[in-house]
Amino acid sequence: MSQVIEVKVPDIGNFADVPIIEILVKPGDVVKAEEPLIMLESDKATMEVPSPAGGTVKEIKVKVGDKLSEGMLVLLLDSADVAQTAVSTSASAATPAPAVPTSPAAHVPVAQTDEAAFKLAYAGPGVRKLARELGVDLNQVQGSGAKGRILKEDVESFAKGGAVATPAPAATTAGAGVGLDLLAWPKVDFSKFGPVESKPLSRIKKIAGANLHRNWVMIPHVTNHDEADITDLEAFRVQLNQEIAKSGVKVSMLAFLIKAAAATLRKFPEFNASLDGDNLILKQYYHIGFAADTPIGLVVPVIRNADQKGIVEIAQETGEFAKLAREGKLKPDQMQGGTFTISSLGGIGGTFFTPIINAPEVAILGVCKSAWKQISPDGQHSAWRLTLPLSLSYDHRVIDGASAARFNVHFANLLADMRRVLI
Ligand code: CAO
Repeated sequence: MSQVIEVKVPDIGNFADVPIIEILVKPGDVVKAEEPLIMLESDKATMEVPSPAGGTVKEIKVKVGDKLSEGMLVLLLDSADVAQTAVSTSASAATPAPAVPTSPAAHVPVAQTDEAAFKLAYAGPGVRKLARELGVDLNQVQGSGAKGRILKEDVESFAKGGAVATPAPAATTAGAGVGLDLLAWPKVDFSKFGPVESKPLSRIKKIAGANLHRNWVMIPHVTNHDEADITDLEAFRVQLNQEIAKSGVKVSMLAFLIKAAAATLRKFPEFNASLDGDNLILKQYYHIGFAADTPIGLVVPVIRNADQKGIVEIAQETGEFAKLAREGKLKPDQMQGGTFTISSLGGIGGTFFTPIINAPEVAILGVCKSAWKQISPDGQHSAWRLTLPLSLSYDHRVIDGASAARFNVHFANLLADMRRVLI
């Protein structure tokens, strides 16, 4: 007796939303069990979805270009040989087999399959199914196909006691951020709850986003918060701007921050460094990047040799770079070679935040809006002081918490009395 089976996308490893590049069958076609029905292609692999049973294709539920994930309906199959296959006749015909191998054919030590790694193995659905049936741990199988893809023959040979794969190098696993067996990203039809608009991310946002994501995941961040007394510095800034009013240059707090950062980095060389394997590359130049908010996203122009420049020169350069950034006209070399970054939100607001390190740098200073606060140095007398919130994020692999606290204290002391930059 024939029965209609819903053929769904089986276990395709750690892939989701994989586009269909080819549909290999049409309604009325007679297929055998394991015959490929559709081809999926991600940026990393091409995969076939095999038929779970023999039968006649009744109705195809997908089209080329559709993006599929595990469990999604592909087609309806009128199957006569349901009984002869291991396939369930329920809607979950193609759901993955249980994680624990059950097949008596297994004579390789596979009782403990690493499920996360199994999902990441470079193998198509048919091979995965076979591996589960034979109780083969795909992590242990060396793929003989293109780019190391695991083929059915590899699984069969392994099940008969064949080759054991060399484990992937740890660096690759860590580098790619794989091994995290996370839930799939939630898919919500937001339009069910109200009107929505879909807007593609800008090119800069996409590039910056990928960098921020890598940095956030790969660098153990810690952020040290402090406050600087900038009462005198602000008075000096206002006075300086009056003095140079005719020059057309406006000195904002950012120029002082860049100057003070270069001086602080000179005293704390490990903050002006990059990790290279087990080595720390200590740079003997002080190129300070500053985050600039532009209509198309965040960019980081770099002020070179900030230690050798005066405040007005730095202010002039930051002004020019900020303008170029907003116009989208910064050249690549104006954004390269930075050794430390300052992210100033002072013109906008906020108290503290946790900036993400701009790899391969090892620290970044976030600055928020200054505020008047009543400060008492001795618990008896108090005064109103203009204070600037500082948030220093650092790579804890390179920098200890005590060093970060010292860096912030020193930096705050320089802002409290900029004459100390000369020392
Ligand atoms: N506290 C109080 N006021 C501040 C301040 C601070 N810390 N820093 C700047 N201001 C004031 C300025 O004095 C200026 O005031 P006036 O208009 O009265 O003169 C006003 O805020 C605007 O300053 P600005 O932001 O235009 O100038 P800037 O030199 O301070 O900053 C730039 C330039 C390019 C850094 C800034 O425009 C910018 O893009 N900031 C956003 C950076 C960002 O997005 N960071 C987040 C990245 S994620 O880590």
